Amino acid sequence: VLAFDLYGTLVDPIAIADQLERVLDRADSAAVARAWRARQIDYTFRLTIMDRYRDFGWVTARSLDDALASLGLQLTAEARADLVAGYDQLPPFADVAPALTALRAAAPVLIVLSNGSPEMIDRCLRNAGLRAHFAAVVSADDVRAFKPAAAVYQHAAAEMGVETGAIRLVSSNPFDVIGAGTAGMKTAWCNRTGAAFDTIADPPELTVTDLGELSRVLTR
Ligand code: 2OP
Repeated sequence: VLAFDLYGTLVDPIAIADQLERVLDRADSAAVARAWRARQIDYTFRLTIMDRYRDFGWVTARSLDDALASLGLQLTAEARADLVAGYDQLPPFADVAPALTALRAAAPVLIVLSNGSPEMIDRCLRNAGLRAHFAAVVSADDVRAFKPAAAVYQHAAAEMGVETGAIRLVSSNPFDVIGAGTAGMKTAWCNRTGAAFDTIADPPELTVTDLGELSRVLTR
């Protein structure tokens, strides 16, 4: 089974900068998009550690508020709602669709494993034209804990009726790659930006620059 992370791996959360550009009167909307993403992930860690789960839609809205406040920016309630809805329209990376077709030759079962709520994941995949590639979608919402909690990866294995070691988790997010490996999954890090890996663990067993390379490596 190949399990794909969604945000940052299949679709680009930083592309929300285009929408931010239209509602914010400042040039570095990409910086706002990055601050928003960083706080969104920070919130998922903290809510999980405190056992105070709220779904990813709630986290995405509240982390936007935090990012804007920290940058001294204001938005109307309507513009805020439009931006949160924009998270359902994130564009897929160009390498994704062709690679998913090729990867079916390497792994008969492709799934999505994401922090997103089931509804968010479904909307995002359908708007990106990717839903049909996947046999199943597994949401962290089912276990009311976010990645890298082991329960998320164990839940995916249970849902698919396999051991965690029978799944390879593909993610651009080092915390996700390390979390999946810690839970016993095989992993692949999709490092599109050439960033350094996380120093909290050993380098990933497989690193690729995009999903096209992953399909070539795995089919070989
Ligand atoms: C996801 O779970 C980590 O946000 C990323 O899709």
